[in-house]
Amino acid sequence: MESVYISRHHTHKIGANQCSSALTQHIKAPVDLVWSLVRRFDQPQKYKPFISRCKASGELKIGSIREVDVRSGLPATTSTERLELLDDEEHILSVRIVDGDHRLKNYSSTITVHPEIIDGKMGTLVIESFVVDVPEGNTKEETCYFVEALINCNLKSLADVSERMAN
Ligand code: A9S
Repeated sequence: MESVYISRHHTHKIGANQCSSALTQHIKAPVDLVWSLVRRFDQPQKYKPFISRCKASGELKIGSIREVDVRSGLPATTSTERLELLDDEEHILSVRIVDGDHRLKNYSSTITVHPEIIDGKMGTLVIESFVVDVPEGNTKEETCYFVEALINCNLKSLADVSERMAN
């Protein structure tokens, strides 16, 4: 089933000097609970471990901008990000990084959540894909590895937070 979701929501146009990938996470919590965390463009720190705080203009709509402060020890201190799509029916969130003191240029990501049964209970399949420029001096593999590791941390944390809230 994942491949259907990936082909529908997670196929990005990829330039010659870009890398792209998709990651999945199975969560033992209902899809509405997981989505309630994912959809909060203004509060990524609710589950993202690397974000210490976020400033965003009030309502969540296409074009909304957030300024995230990054925890110390990471190769960045801030990132400015734009809400590209927030679909509460299809459970799709798309974000583009537009500025920041980091090396992820032209980074955009899409995250979707899908109901699934895990151990006979309501669970959630989360899929997150991204596309990003390969920075000068790095290889495509290094860049993919770096971003996939970060997204995996985010998804594991989303699972922890969601499962704690559900049980
Ligand atoms: O936050 C996300 O959803 C995904 C990523 C890849 C964010 C990466 C990051 O916030 C750091 C964790 C600080 C790593 C940015 C924007 C740049 C980095 O170098």
